[in-house]
Amino acid sequence: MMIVMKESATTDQVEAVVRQVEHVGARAHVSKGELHTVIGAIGDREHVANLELDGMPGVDHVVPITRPYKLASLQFKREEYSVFDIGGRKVGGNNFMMIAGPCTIESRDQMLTAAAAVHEAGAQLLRGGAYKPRTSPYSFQGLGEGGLRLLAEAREETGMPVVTELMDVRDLEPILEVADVIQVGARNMQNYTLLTEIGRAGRPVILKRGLSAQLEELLMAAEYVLKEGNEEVILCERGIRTFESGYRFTLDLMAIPVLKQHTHLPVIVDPSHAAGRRDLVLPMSMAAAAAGADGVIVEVHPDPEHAICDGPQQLRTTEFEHYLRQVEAAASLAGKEVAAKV
Ligand SMILES: [Mn+2]
Repeated sequence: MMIVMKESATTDQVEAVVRQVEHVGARAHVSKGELHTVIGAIGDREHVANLELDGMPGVDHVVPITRPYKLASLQFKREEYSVFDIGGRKVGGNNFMMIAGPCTIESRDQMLTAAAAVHEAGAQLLRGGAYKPRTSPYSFQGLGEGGLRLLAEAREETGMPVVTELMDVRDLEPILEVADVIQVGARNMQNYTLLTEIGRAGRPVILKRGLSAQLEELLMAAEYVLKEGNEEVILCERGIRTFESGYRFTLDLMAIPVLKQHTHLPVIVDPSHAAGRRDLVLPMSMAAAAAGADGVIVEVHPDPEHAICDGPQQLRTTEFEHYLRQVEAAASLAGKEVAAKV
């Protein structure tokens, strides 16, 4: 539940409520607004039911949060959407974030060429995988730390903040040296120990929806990161598995408006992995943008025919600018803007 303090509440009164929350075994999450301090009491239902707050000095009113996720809920932020800053680029609110770059970091030339092209066209964040979750253990598994060094070089050259995937908690340290945003892949969405460690690391996160995860499960996964005090979680719809076999996954665009009814966290879409095919990436990106997504994360490669991984779905660097302009036009239908080039 959420305890809204009076405007006149003193620090001592806030602390007394926090002690009462902790006394019953729940956690207190204090957020100071402009007028009111709000205390989130997070814990099992039984804990919170034992809270006796009636008549405590300084308490204005108590709002029950009915969903199993608390910190991720829109109620918790009093119906306001979160906006965060990633290296000077904003995500959430009326900002549309374009995240682009190759699937996998393959070589210096490939990474720097892709980075320069997406930067020139106006993307805000650069993506590139150094650790790759592959369906086959015999497929290329990524360049690892060598890849991270190339990503750091690309950031240096373009000034773009970078996004890269963390698969294993043992790689957290090298990733923290480079990544401005940590990506959690669909297959790790419910890796709760990984999510907890990322929560503690305090770096912005893109959390991808599992291929068979319900929206509530996605929000519960986000809650693992949030409960460690890391508030910068971006949710990512990337296609779910259905009976349809005409394309790789079914991009669940309905997730965008529905998530927006329940959570304050930004919601972006990955059209590349959902489609598995280049020709579907533009129409699905435009649909996502028009449906109110806060951004897209898209794969772009200078020579997709020779890409080590996900070649058929990667946009060509030469077509990226046209792509971005079209998606930007769709985003403006939903009242969002792609920030001017930095
Ligand atoms: Mn990929």
